[in-house]
Amino acid sequence: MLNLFYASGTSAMAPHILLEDSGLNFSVEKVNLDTKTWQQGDYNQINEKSYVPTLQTQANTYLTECAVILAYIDRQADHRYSFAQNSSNYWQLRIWMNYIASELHKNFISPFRKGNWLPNTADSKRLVWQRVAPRLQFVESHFAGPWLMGNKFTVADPYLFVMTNWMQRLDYPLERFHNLVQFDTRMRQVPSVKAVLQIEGAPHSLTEKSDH
Ligand SMILES: N[C@@H](CCC(=O)N[C@@H](CS)C(=O)NCC(=O)O)C(=O)O
Repeated sequence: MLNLFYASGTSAMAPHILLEDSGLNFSVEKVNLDTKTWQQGDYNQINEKSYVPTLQTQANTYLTECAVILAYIDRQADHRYSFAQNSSNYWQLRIWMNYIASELHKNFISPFRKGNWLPNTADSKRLVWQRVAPRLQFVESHFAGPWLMGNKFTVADPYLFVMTNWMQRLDYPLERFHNLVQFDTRMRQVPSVKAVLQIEGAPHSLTEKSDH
């Protein structure tokens, strides 16, 4: 059975949503990112990169990197969330996944924060926004609707939702991103998203860590 290591409100929410949506059999393990522990002890023994998500696929087999975990779940779900291999949409989706991972996800992470998490001071929030806003603008202008790539709900949608959720959480100005705001609202109506938001509950705290 698949076992997802997550912390609430982090990028691990993307595979959590996809697993829930897919109907695949899975369980979850909550990780405390401040102490880097889970219910059986040291989380770094599970993922030495010391971050979430991690997907356990067999007794001693663990996948890391959000985009790869999403691709793995898609494969287990008979490619329901992607396009026929080598079609132009297939490559376009891969471009989006790489873009979300490297241009959005990592740029949301504050360089001033101990650990590897969202900005939590006025200065770091401002500097992160300087990097993130133009990249979000690119998504805004190329957003097909109703989902990122049009009528098909793909692996990119729960990943993008992590970012729109962070925009709300960090109270960034959303007015100019009409498509993204509508997308965020639409996502919150999807049963798997509702379920995951409820299961995960309050997001992992943004308070400063001292263990790094
Ligand atoms: N390259 C990784 C980045 C994962 C990542 O940054 N995870 C954050 C949460 S979104 C985390 O667990 N940070 C560890 C910490 O804050 O201590 C991926 O794509 O999965």
